[in-house]
Amino acid sequence: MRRVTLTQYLIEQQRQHGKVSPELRLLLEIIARACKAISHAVSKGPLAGIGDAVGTQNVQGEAQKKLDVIANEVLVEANEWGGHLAAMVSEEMEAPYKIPNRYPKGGFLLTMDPLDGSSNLDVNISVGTIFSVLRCPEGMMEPDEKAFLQPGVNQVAAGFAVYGAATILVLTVGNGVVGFTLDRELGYFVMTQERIVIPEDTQEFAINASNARNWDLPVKRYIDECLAGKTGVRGKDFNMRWVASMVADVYRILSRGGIFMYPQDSKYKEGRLRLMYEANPMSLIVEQAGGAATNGRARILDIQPSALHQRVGVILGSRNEVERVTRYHTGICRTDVRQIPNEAPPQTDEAV
Ligand code: AFP
Repeated sequence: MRRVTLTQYLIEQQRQHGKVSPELRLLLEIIARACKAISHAVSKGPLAGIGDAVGTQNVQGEAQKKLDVIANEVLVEANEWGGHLAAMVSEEMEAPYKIPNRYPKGGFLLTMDPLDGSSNLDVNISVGTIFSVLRCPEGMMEPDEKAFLQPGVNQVAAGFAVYGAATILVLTVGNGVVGFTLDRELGYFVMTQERIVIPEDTQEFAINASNARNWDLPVKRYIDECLAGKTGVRGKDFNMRWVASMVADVYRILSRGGIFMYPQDSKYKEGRLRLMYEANPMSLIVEQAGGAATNGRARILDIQPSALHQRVGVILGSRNEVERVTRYHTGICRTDVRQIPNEAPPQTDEAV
């Protein structure tokens, strides 16, 4: 069987579809190489103290782990010299990282979450790297925060690596979604999923149920209906999964369908996840795989960002389920349903 490597895939995308310029290919190959190095570091586990806290906090106020810092350094060092980037933004850095003057600058902007799910490191659960590629606005030599504040529809590529039992790289360059598995002996990524498609329907949902008391009514209604199973309005039983590593939860949804929700609620009023380097890349991937992604009211990819580290509510996955939850929000048609706590949510599809 012919083994298609990441490099071959990218070259073929350029030849057949004009999708991947040499500059973008260099960028994506460098990210993949950095992911290999991070995967190697993750696999050392407690031997290298990767889950140890380093005593600092990132811009979100979250405790940084040793590997958060290492993964960020690996990605910055790998990407700063190649001449393909104009600047980078990372969950671990407050301001955009400018390419040092000793290196040439390129036409792309990179946003990344170097190590998503890192609070899972000390319990040996999958973590990952998420990234998104934007074009630098024309003529901008020293890109600042504003250069990055583009809606997710502008992304030219997005992907994530999940460091699990196998290291898997999921990628879209706007022509469907492909999955590659790291062949550790040979040292390169080999295509193992040629065209990932998310089933439109699902019987599996993912949400952190410990936040239930904070949920808005449409979310509560949707989950209650799932929990009611066969005897409720949905007429079928649902299963629940929550890894608390978005990379692992989204990879599962890409593999067998499902809906992932980290919605806005009375505690996380803006949402919990980050728009620029978590929600946007994952939304592009999910849409390219035939799924949908909203914040409950609007398509995530259409949101105009106002800050680099902005948070957003996220509901993504199997199209029919995401549309249902979004309909529950927009059908109620209030901007803040928490102000109407005594109003029972509609009970049937017909009511919305
Ligand atoms: P960390 O990177 O701080 O571990 O956060 C992971 C994450 O951003 C995302 O990957 C998970 O889906 C979500 O947070 C889990 O949040 P809860 O711990 O609130 O369930």
